[in-house]
Amino acid sequence: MDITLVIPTYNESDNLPILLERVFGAFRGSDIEGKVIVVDDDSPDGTWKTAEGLKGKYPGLHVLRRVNKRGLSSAVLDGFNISASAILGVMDADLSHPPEKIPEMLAPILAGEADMVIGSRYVERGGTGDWGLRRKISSRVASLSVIGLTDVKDPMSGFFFMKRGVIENIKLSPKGFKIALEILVRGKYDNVVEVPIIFQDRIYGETKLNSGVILDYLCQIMRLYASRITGS
Ligand SMILES: Nc1nc2c(ncn2[C@@H]2O[C@H](COP(=O)(O)OP(=O)(O)OP(=O)(O)O)[C@@H](O)[C@H]2O)c(=O)[nH]1
Ligand SMILES: [Mg+2]
Repeated sequence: MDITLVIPTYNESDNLPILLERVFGAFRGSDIEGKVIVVDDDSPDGTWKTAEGLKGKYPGLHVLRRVNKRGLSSAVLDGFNISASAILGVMDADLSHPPEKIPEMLAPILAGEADMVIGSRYVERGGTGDWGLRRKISSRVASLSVIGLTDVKDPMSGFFFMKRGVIENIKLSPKGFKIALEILVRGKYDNVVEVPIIFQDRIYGETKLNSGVILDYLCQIMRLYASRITGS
């Protein structure tokens, strides 16, 4: 089965080589012929250049460098648009998501048991690193803010796979950070499975989660609630 994993990047030069080694290692270890598309928004640290330099090592690696464009969700959607694969996935570049879980996540889709699989921190055996109280509370508040939109325990996860059909002919907003949530609310699916993951805090590089992102998030959930009410 044809699989493409989209990795959005902004200033992830230190993380990307380590991540790609682990991702392609996971593919190889399970005989998965996966492709990776790194979608980089012309990072000042030259992440796109680092990625280009690794194409010889990993023939399944493709790089989309976007100039004068920013945004996590829109980067992911552009990655989906240049892929023809039947199965699409997304993960962060900052080593927060364990690539070794990829085969376990793909299994229910390949077995026809799930349309979408989420790498989940909030199911049994899932978890986060040693988060401080403030971060724990804000993550829980974010989860509470989507009650009524989805029953998935970790809809904010940036690590997931799905059949292309889930998003075919569906209009998804390119704004914001939480593309899985957007897909869970607007996509077409019958079964979603959550596979436990332990989320690791980033070691290299800086977070892009700033106040603008939080505002975007609030706008996104308001749009999604409105669409639920109006059915649009
Ligand atoms: N292409 C692109 N990628 C982005 C953009 N903003 C963030 N990313 C990437 O999206 C992923 C998630 O961003 P993070 O900054 O790790 O956000 P987070 O995981 O919510 O927060 P921390 O892990 O605490 O840093 C990472 O791979 C980033 O490099 C963007 O504007 N464009
Ligand atoms: Mg992160």
